[in-house]
Amino acid sequence: MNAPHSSMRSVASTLVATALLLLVSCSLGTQGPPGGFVLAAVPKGPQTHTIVIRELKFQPAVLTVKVGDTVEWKNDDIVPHTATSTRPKKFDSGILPVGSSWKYVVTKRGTYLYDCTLHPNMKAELIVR
Ligand SMILES: [Cu+2]
Repeated sequence: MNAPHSSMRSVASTLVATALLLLVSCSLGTQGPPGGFVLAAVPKGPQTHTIVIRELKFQPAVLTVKVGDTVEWKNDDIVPHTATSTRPKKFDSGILPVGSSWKYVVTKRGTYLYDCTLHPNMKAELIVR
């Protein structure tokens, strides 16, 4: 009677050991594999976004960025422009001569409508999340 009993116990302890192994490997799995995959999952730091001004247009006309990001307006047109927020008034590049650029570090969330004071029909939007 001793032998079957101990064999039952051994099966049971094998099952427990297997279950523990599964638990351990599952909890390790949630941390993700080491290397590049983990690095890719880490949120990126502040980014720089470029808005090109060309043919009397801001491109892209709508840009979404995050607080701390830098937005650069680059005048690739054949006439001067500005990037001037109108609603709310928050930033103003001043006159951007042809070929020049202006950088602005975004500090506050919101939706900023801006235009060019020299060409008020040039309208665009900066969304800060
Ligand atoms: Cu303009």
